[in-house]
Amino acid sequence: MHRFRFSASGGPVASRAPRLAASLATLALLLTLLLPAAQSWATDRDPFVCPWEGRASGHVREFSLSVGQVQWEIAPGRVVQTYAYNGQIPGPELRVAEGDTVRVTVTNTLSQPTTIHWHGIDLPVGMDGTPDFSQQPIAPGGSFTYEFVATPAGTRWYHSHVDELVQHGGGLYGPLIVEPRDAAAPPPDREYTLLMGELATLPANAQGSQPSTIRERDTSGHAGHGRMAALSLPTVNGFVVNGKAYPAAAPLSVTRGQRVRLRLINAGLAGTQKLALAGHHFTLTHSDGNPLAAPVEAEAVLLGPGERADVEFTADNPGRWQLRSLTPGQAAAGLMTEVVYTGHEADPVQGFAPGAEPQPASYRQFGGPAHRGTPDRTYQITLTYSMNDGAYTFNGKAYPDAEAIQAQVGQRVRVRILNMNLEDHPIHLHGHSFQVVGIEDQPVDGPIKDTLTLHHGEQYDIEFVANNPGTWLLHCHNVLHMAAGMMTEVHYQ
Ligand SMILES: [Cu+2]
Repeated sequence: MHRFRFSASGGPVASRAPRLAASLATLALLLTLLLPAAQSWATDRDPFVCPWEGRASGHVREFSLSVGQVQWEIAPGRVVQTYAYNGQIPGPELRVAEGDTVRVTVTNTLSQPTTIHWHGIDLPVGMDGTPDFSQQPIAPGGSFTYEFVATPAGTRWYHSHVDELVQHGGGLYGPLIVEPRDAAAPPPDREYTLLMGELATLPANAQGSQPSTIRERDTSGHAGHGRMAALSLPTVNGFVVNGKAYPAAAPLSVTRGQRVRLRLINAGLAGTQKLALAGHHFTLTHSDGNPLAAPVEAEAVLLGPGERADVEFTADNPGRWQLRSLTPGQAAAGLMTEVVYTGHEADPVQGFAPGAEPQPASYRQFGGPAHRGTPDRTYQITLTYSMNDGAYTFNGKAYPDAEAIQAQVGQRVRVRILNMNLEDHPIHLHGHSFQVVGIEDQPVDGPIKDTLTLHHGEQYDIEFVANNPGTWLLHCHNVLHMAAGMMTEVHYQ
């Protein structure tokens, strides 16, 4: 039995403007090693069986993605030089049925290597898109064909896992929707998929060149970006919703009486989004694509980078309404669109009343399958920031020095995670979904997730089954934190 102790160096060390002392070389190395992925675990499945084996339906769906540079108009008159799949941000929505064999040929026209990570899909480690761990990066001019069985069903997504600040941050991401084989509820009348986040772009004169001398001028208002000033980083051009900053983002049309589903994906780099629709409340049905035991009524949802929420609302309040982030600074930087009822296109747009503070759903309200069994191994990870070297750490150690999680096939692994840092940390596990089984020392039958956002002072117990052999990453999906060390490996063969 392997046990960690709590890091004694914990303590709520944090700074609103921490120094990032990691060298650029280290940063570049770390960036090539990051990536999220996960799998979720339907309640009808044996969690000890490899999640993708034997799941294929026999149907093959083929797609092509070309990775290239693009001149992208974020809003009228605001054209940036950046990256895109098939010339569009986000990349095309890949919509398949659970069990389909998905074959995606990726052609790299960039002058840098790239990979694609399939976030939330249970797949063999060789298809995970983690450069050097699971595959050699796709060289400039090269191509690679990813093939995997689409499982589990739900709102998944894909993004580059090479030089993430520049490539993922620049627009190399898109939605992957896996429709369930047996839907639990009738489909909604209307459905929209929204990928939202900071868009980090290259300067116009960097076309076709390795981005190397790019400065961050952050407009997003999220905490902790000051440390980026010392680094060579892309410019963050505010926030986009499906590639466009408000008011350029396409409004969502609805008709009175419709039941509308929104698949909300935080595809951004760093900021936790608090999303709400004026004049309506949400019914939250899925977290990270996985069905909750019971829907949760909420005025808002919180999403850390990498997280997803499926929400529904009833179109019963005709007008033209703001759908936006309430995290300070984000809507002003572009993270907003509108829900517009048929016949109300010319109405004035309505927002939230002054002083209104829509309450987001809490993980405490999220139910999952009944938790069974006891862990074979238990680890404890304290999330901290080190003032000494600017590192974001697991138990005081930055990757690659952080202690790896070791397991044997078939073991149930529990990890207690405590956030002693002031910032949010969306912790993501590749290749597996996990269940939230404890909140602040209290056992719970919590949700199945692949990305869990811990706010300051929070503690969660998560558990996964080692049923997908390989070397995987466990890391913070805030790309800045990951780059500054908040990552470790999970291995077993
Ligand atoms: Cu973090």
